[in-house]
Amino acid sequence: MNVTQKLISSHLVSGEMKAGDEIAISIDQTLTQDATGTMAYLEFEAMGLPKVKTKISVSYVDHNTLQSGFENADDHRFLQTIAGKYGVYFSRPGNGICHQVHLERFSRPGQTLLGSDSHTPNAGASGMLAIGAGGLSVALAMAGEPFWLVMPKVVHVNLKGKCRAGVSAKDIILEVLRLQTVKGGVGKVYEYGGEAVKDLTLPERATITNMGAELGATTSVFPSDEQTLAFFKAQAREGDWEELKPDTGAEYDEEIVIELDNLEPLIATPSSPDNVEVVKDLGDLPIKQVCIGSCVNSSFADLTIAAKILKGKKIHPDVSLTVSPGSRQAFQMIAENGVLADLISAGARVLECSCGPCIGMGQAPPTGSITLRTFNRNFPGRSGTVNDRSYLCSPMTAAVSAITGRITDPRELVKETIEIALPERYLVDDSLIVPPSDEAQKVQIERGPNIKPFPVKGELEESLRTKVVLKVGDNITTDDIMPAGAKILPLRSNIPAISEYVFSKVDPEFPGRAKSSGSGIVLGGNNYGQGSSREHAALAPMYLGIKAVLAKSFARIHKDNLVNFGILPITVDADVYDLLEQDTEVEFPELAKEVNESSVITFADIKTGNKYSAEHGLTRRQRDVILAGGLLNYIKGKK
Ligand code: MIC
Ligand code: SF4
Repeated sequence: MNVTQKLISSHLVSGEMKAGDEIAISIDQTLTQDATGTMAYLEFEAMGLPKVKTKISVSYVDHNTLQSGFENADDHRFLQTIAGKYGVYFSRPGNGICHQVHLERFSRPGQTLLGSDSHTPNAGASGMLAIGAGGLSVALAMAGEPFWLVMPKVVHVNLKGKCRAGVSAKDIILEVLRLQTVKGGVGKVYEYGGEAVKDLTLPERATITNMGAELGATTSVFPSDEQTLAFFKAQAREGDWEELKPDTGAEYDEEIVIELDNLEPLIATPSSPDNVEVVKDLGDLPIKQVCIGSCVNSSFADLTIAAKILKGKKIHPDVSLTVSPGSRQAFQMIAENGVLADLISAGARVLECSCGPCIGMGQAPPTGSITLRTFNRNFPGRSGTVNDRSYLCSPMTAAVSAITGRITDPRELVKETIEIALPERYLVDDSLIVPPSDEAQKVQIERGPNIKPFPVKGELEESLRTKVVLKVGDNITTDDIMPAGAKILPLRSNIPAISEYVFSKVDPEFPGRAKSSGSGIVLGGNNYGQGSSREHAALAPMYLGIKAVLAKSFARIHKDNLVNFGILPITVDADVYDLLEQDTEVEFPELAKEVNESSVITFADIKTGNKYSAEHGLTRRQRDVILAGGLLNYIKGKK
């Protein structure tokens, strides 16, 4: 078996390991973050259990740390108290980004992790099966329920050779994105192997598995080997380590080979992580902002590499450079060893260890300018500036460019490989991780006025007369559907309020139109719902009356979220997509019956009388969830 098969087979509770079949796996660990966590814990609370049933569940605060009103601060209190009550570890604001901290302090080779954040595969670097999902799926995992998924194909990414000076792990994952695109990974796990793996440290592996989320993949994973052991030793967690390697001759469904010697510094150009180009081919592009940080490139090693380049130099007068350390551990270590001083001296604006500019929480770039970021996503407007021009690169490219003031091939300054050895011992101080309370019955959950109960849908309608309230193109992201940023993100625990912003950047009239129509369907192109795991991109449209999404294809997590909240995802052919327009009125005469009994849904254009049929492609379980009006109703119905 390969590593993926070993991880799945040791957790399989239902189904067969045949690619494309639905399976269920048991979940050892969960993680949530504050922007998805408030809903996830409200959902868990609604299940009426006294305590989580996982081996470890951790609640992080890292997204909503800008406290420009009471909302985020109230959510932090809610999250801390509800964690204490239900047996969840609470990583306080200031302790770092969930993925970075989880890798450092909680990851376990051989275990499964379900996280309400799409970059949960970051922990795949340690040999975990780490999957991103919607908050409700994570709430169910905390309740001891298995996680249902389609058995993925396993792609062997065979890494050969050695990166040359100026090239790093970020360039490896950018190369995979160039080859596979943002929809190429749907239904796949990317398992890294080959002779070069032994040279990649855990933080480098995490950069690769983290940004594997942008492929649309189920997850990405590395074997657990001597590098993994070295990292666990340095984190004083040697006892948590175990070896996990593929059997000799293990088979894979697909293989891609990457010759690291031939790799050049790469960059994702606006506005998709797979618009990958070679840095040196870009020509002279002046920049106004450089941001170093986000869960993909904010480790101790990443910050140290950037500082080595910036040491003794000053940033270009036109550039604003921000640095957000990924964890308090990394932050404190660079503070103690002088790296932080080098960054400050070069002119960096040092931010707290949180997601920050990656999710538009401050530091929106100036109008019409280029922002160069070590992040994983450059979806349109995500930075907080309309028509932004956001480029994604490695910390080396970012640091060199901050000095020159234009996008620069790092090899202009970096002539020799910068070796950053793993520290012998990281600074271990878990004092900002609050363990679950010993006296759970005494904990009072604190709920601020921004925390509103989540809406629940009724059973699926027998028949439906409705209309297309929005038609959109390919690769619509969850940032398009439910934008984030400093203004909207604080409303994550208030669905009525946040629903006013659904599709607001694509079509500001959408919420009003959907509400006045009473019900509606959204028509999308390929890879509808790529990106984040935010279930708000399903929950808020459901609140506005959206009953179904018709699209040429769906991204994995978003499709699950639609089903979880009772919105029917229907896959349509290109000709159906072309014939339907915004405002087309349609009728589904036998909706509930067809969902229950058939694999095909029929509907008609009311005006022209044209009849259409489409495969819903849902499993028996998903059909029952849709019929019940969502996963919570379904689970309640089963009890
Ligand atoms: C993101 O990177 O888009 C986020 C913000 O971390 C999301 C989660 C969210 O929307 O809360 C993700 O990746 O799942
Ligand atoms: Fe936070 Fe950005 Fe990572 Fe999402 S991608 S978890 S917003 S740092």
